[in-house]
Amino acid sequence: MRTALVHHEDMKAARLLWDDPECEIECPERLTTALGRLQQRGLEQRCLRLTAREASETELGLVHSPEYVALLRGTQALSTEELQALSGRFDAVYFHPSTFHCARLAAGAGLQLVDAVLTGAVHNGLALVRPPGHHSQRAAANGFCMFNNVAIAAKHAQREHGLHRILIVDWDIHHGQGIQYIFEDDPSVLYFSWHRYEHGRFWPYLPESDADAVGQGRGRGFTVNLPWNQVGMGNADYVAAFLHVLLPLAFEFDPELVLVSAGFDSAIGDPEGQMQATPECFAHLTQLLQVLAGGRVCAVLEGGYHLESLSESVCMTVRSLLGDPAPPLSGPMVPRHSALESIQSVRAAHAPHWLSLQQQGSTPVLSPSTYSPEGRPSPLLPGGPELKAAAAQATVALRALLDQLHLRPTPPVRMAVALTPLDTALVLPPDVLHQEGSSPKEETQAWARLHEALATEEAVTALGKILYLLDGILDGQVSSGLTATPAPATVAILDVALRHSLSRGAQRLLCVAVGQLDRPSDLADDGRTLWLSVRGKEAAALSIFHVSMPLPGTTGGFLNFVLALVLPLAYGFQPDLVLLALGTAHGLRESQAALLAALLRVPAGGRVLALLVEESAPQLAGVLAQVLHGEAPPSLGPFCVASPGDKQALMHLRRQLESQWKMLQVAGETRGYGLHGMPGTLGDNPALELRVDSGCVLRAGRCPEPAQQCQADCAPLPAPA
Ligand code: X5A
Ligand code: ZN
Repeated sequence: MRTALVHHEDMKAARLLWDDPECEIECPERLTTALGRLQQRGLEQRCLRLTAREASETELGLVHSPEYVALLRGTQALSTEELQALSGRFDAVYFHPSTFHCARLAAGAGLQLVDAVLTGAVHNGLALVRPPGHHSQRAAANGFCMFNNVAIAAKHAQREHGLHRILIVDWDIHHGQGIQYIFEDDPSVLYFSWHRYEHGRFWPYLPESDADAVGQGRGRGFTVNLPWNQVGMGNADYVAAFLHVLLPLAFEFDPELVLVSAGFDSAIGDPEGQMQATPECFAHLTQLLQVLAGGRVCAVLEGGYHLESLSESVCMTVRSLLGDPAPPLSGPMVPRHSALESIQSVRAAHAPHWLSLQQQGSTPVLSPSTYSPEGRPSPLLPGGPELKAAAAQATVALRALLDQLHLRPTPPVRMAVALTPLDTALVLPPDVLHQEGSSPKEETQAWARLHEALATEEAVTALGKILYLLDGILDGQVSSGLTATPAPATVAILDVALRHSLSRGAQRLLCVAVGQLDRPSDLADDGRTLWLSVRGKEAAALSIFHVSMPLPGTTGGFLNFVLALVLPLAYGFQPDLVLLALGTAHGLRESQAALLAALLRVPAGGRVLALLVEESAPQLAGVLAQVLHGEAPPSLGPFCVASPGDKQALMHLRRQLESQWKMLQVAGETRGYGLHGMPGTLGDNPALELRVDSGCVLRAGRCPEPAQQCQADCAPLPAPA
């Protein structure tokens, strides 16, 4: 089995014994509901169930002082009054006679998970625990946290498994200041946290939660804080933070293990976070992390206080760990201005420490701290009657949203290959379908008549297989596919594949064509296809739906290209299907092709059809089949900074495209020029007039309004200045 689920019944025992509105949300039902939902969805049954053990006092000592451990040991024998008095010595903490036992199980669960992953028993896993851990410090309980579960797990992975580089991703909506303090001078642990901050007005009200806290001494650059200064952050903001901050640094850091402080108070409906990310977003975040560290991802529950939202988000995380495709993200993929400001400030703060952030031509300016301590809210402000009413309303909306989630079922076949000459050499996961079928002869031949290149028997056979596979995907029977094409017929086959998909009602097709593959000259530039060519010497946006870029020469350049161009375009476009075509002389190394396919799978909701020219090495086919099946891609090798030319090419495209494709943006201010500033391009581009889904697609990809009526960002572009 590939995914461990670590748990212990006893962790439900701790509960609040007195009145405390701040602490009552950390309740046993959090675990009961989440576990129940995992069972109901059939996800728990697919995991390796492990019963949590207690961490030993030596293990707790990896992070905590002996005196603090003794203090917590002592709480087992205290009366309720004594427990309450002791709780008052800490910020947002309650003790229960079972707390010590529960907290040792929570820490032990993390250790067990790390051991299961690092011994190779499983690929990844989730520890469902309480109390949470990330606020807890060497000698202090804080914010419902007793022992720092994730920090202990990291120290253990270093001590017992000899790891040198561990990435901790803290997607809980609170700043895990406990983790930050423990590793702030340690360059072997890269700690990333985003958190509700509101310029210092949100708990725990710390100046060191701001973006300019980057670590100390040798650990400078290894603490990454992304403060959210407004509530309401959603899917686009979270994905943008991953693409433009976390992932570039994570690839450069090249972790051996990823630990996730997986709090779900960052999800919609949560009373603490007040954010808007929907549960599927966590499927995406998880998948984006699974391309790191050979897929060794250990998630440990932190916060999450809206039982429904928490449970759905936990299910989404586990689905991704199990390798299932992520449901497509809902809502317009347009990051908020305030999110972009935060992203920009953390990129600026870290530019001195990371090569991947040193952008050509834009010298980062260190933004002044935005901390404003005078703004501590009066205790009367939150939780008032208006907020309660708003919360009730949100819950109804949330229910509707969550119901919708299950409309598109997961295809029964995750991956199919139709390869003819290549597939004999492949060793594939057992549930990969070797597709034998072909489309009906008459239909295949009708399509084949469109192109001279399809006149040969060989080409028609390949086309028949590809159309059959494509239908499997479009019908929802198969999630992703891999197929081979005879080199002389590849361009024609790709053209037919596009036309066939469109004729079958596909609304948006993303085609990533690497190597000598021309875009079909009569393909309508009508917004139903987004064509990205990776070839040649020049970077050019011929329209907002036709982009061309040379293949970057270094690992850093390639990562920039994927994270800062391909994925933002893919997330903005929200394709029904991605065609990834590797033509003659594509020039991609196996690891690069694998990473590209693995990452494209995420925004595409798993619907990727990869086409390879037949002359490709069987190893390339093998590794593509693996990643499209949900395995982790191999490492790209040592990080090597992007060449100035590659940086410039990317910058050039970004400037042209970012006013249309907002996921490309990394800063709050607009740069003042886009495609419309270039003579003869967008001004007379028919794409401007375009509607898809009877809505405007120009900016958000999915604005529901007709283009003329759209009042928001999607309104037609201003005339060239
Ligand atoms: C783990 C976690 C939150 C504490 C909030 C106190 N703690 N107001 O989410
Ligand atoms: Zn939290």
